[in-house]
Amino acid sequence: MNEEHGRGRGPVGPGDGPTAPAPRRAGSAARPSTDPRPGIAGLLRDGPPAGPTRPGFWRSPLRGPWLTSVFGALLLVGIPLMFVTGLLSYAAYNPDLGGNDKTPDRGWLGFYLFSWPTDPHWLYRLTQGVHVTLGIVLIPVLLAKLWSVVPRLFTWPPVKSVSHALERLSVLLLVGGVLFEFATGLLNVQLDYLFPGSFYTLHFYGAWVFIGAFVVHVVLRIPFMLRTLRGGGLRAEPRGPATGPAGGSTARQPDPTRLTAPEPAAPTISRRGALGMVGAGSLVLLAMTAGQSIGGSWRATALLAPRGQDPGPGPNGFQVNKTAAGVGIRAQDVGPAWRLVVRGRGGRERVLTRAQVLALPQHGAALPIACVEGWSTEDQRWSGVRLRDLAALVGFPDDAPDVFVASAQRSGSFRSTTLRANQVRDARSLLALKVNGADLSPDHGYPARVIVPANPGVHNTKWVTTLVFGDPA
Ligand SMILES: Nc1nc2c(c(=O)[nH]1)N[C@H]1C(S)=C(S)[C@@H](COP(=O)(O)O)O[C@H]1N2
Ligand SMILES: [Mo]
Repeated sequence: MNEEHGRGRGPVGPGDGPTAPAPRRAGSAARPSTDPRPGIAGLLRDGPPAGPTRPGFWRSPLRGPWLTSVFGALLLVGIPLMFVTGLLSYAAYNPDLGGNDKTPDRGWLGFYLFSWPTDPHWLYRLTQGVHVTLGIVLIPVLLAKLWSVVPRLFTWPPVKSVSHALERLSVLLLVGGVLFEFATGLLNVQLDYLFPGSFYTLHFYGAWVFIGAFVVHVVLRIPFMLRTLRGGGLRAEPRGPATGPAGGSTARQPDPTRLTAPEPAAPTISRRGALGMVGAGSLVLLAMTAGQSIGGSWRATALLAPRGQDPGPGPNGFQVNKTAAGVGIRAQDVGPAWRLVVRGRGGRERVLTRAQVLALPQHGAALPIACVEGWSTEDQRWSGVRLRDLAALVGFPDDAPDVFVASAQRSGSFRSTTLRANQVRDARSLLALKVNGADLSPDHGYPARVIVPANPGVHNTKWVTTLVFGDPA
């Protein structure tokens, strides 16, 4: 904390609000009466009532065009990256959004969907790791940006005209949208599928609403932001409130942006200090989260990530998402009575015991598990039967189609999936029986699970019982 004026008697912080009156500067004008006459007409006639719509209410000397522009610039880089990685996540996940059918080229809002590639095999680890980690790291920046513009969110009168109402609505979509996206994303990552079935839809449609408001906002504000950041203030401004009796270099001049407090309180921290605090907050979040995606020895530092715990030793010692017991897998479903049912062209069907599956040609692939929630594992050495070989068994010798995969799990999310032809045809795509040289553990999907390069974890179905290649006959 940087109290350069040595006046540190107010509370540490921005000193907002009527309950925290900071020492008044000598010579500042007396505050107008705060005793509004009753009634709406009286309120409108007398100007803003006491409270957040009154210009003098917000008193932090840190607020001003420079601070807002710096946070804005950071978000201008971060938010589009969030949006793009989020859209990619949807292309990879290919969820069944309303209006979309499951083909990659249909449906409004699904217009951009494409067949998610299988190369590089760590692709989803990267895109989703960036999406989730960046979202967490941006939280301090986002809160600081909202804090810096909060006086602008309160206007008096609340609505002046139709165009003003539209502007207010776009701000509502912008602020509401960004809070909604960050809150739903964070809750989903931290609280383990808080919104079963609906999170993806909410988060996806919310993103489009928000990004619309964001684009409008950027177009309107970017000239101002660039002017502020270029205007030589870059060096001078960070000392802002500490550089003179006016409480900031912009305080004396009328500020057309109305970001600067007209009656600033005494500073308790410099702008540079405030930036440093936000930056430090982001760095701490980065250090405590990124390990769940980067792996290696970083995993130990991912203390904030719910999937950051030690997964235990041994060949199956890597992160488990849902345990067999957790999703109600019964011993008899995955014991000696387990069968793999493979269906294909013209009603062809094969039913195989685990010994028979093991007798088919076995292949290996080193692939990670990369969850939509951001955590991922290092490459694990899987072995099992190629999906395309299983397709060949049931009438698709060299033209493997999509496959529908079902598991022994009887209820809940993620118990079945559909893989696309390009995924089935990849020679590394397996129905895996072993990992790192040992049988799959019950929690990693024994007797058999799907593993496909670059695939979101959610499509790597565990406890597989049925594969249906092509359209069901
Ligand atoms: N049947 C079934 N398969 C499943 C799941 C599930 O809940 N049920 N979870 C999926 C998800 S979301 C992930 S991230 C991976 C995790 O695999 P792991 O637990 O072996 O690490 O399994 C996938 N396969
Ligand atoms: Mo997942």
